[in-house]
Amino acid sequence: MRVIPAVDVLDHQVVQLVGGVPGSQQIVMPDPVAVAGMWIGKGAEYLHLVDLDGAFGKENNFPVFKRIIKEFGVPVEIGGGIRSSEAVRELISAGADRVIVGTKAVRDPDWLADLADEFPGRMVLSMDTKGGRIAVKGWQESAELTVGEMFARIKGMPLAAVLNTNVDVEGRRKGIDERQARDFIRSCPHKVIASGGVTSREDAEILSECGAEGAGVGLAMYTEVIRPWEWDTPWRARRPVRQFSDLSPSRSRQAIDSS
Ligand code: AMZ
Repeated sequence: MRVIPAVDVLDHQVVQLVGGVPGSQQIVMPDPVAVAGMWIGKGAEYLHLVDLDGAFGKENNFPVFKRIIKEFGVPVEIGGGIRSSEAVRELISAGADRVIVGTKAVRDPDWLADLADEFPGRMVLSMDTKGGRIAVKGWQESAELTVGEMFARIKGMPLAAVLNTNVDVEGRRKGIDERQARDFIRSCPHKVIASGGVTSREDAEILSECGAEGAGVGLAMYTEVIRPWEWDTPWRARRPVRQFSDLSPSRSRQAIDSS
């Protein structure tokens, strides 16, 4: 399973927020192109670019994302505030490998269906969850549709993947919620990119074992708590071979207790 570094851009700078809350910046780095280059320099083969200005409904950061695509030629997926077909087309023509849509797609699944038909295998639906509900509009609001209803709606669409950020554990460097991740991946009719709370190699290995196709990493990597570039398989997490004793409930118990 691929581990994907996230470059989140707010006010033209790279930031890492806690639970996506503006003002909670843990990291601020002034130059998104330099940060993208830093991860590529460490061997990252894919980048997850998030336009937080766009997600919060402000002016978009497309020019900087286009510079990253041009400068490095590494495949990227881009999301945040992409709420029109023109914006999707603009990013695909600029060379984005995949485009991530959340708010508009959850509110208007027919729009997503049309885009998925236009760009098969290139659209990622973002179904970020907070307290078990789909979070939209920069994670400030909940969608009306439930997770199960959305899964039923997207079954059969030619999507590249579904992104699930668990907002409850995102940016906290306390690890993933294994039970939530496992349930989501098991019921999702598409490949899943899981993110939120990935803090250790073990977290990434568990997500791999749950069947995730990718794991997004943010704050723990910026603070070098997790260093995927130093692994024997850089930026790749293997499925661990679990011993019977590993099935002792400590980890899942933690997840249950904290939910
Ligand atoms: O940090 C946040 N508050 C945040 C964030 N990182 N809000 C949204 N997003 C990301 C989602 C997804 O990649 O994980 O923005 C994208 C969805 O944006 P939209 O505008 O389509 O809902």
